[in-house]
Amino acid sequence: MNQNELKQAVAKAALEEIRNQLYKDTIIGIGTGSTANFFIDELARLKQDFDGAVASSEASAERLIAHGIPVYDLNSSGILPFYIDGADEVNARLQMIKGGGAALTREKIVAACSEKFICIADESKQVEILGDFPLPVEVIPMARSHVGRELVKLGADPQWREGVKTDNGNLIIDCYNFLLDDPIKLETMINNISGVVCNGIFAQRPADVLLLGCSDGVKRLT
Ligand code: ABF
Repeated sequence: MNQNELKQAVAKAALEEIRNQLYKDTIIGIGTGSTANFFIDELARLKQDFDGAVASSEASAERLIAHGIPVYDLNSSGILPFYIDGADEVNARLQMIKGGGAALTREKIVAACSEKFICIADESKQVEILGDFPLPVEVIPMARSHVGRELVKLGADPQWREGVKTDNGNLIIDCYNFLLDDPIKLETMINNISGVVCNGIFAQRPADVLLLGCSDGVKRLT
C-alpha cells in the first residue's frame, strides 16, 4: 500500500471507531491535512447520522461545507465527544508534533475542547523521540525575531516559514534540529516566550487513541 492508501485506511478505521456513538445532536471536531481530508470524505457518507462539525482550519471547514456537513463555531458547540486529526510525528505515549499545515493553534484549541482525541496517521509518522520533524511555532508578527532568538537559547535552529500566514493572521517559525526529549516541559517553556501564540508540541494533551496505518493493517494504540 502507498502512503495515501494507508491514510485512507486509517480514515475508514476512524469512522468505524465513532460510528456507533453518533447521535442526531453530535458535533465532531475535525482536524486539518491530507489524512483529515480522507476522514472528512469518509464522514460525509454518514452525514445524516450526526449534527455537524467544528473545524480546525478554514480549509477543513470549506471541505466539510462542500460535502453538505454543517460547520459550527466552537463557542456555540460546547464540549465535543471526539476530535479526529492527523500528526506530523507521534511517539509511544501518543504525544505529537503537529502544525506542518500551519493549523496548530486551532488544532490545539479544538483538541482541548474534546473528550477523545483520535489521531490518524500512517506508519511513517511513528517515532521513538519527537523532533526530526521541524517543530512549528505560531508567532505574533512583531515578535518574530525575538521569538527566534529565544528559541535559539532553547537549543533550536529556528527558520521563518516565509510567505505563510496562519488562519489567525500570524507567522510560523519552524524549529530544526530540536530534540524533544522532555516534550511536556518544552511545550510550556516555548509557550512562555512572549509573542508565541502556540507551539506544535501536543504532549500535555496527547491523543487518546492512535489509529496507525501499517502495511499489515491498521493498528489501534492507546
Ligand atoms: C495536521 O495535518 C497537522 O497538525 C499536521 O501538521 C498535518 C498532518 O498532515 P497529513 O495528514 O497531511 O500528513 O493534522
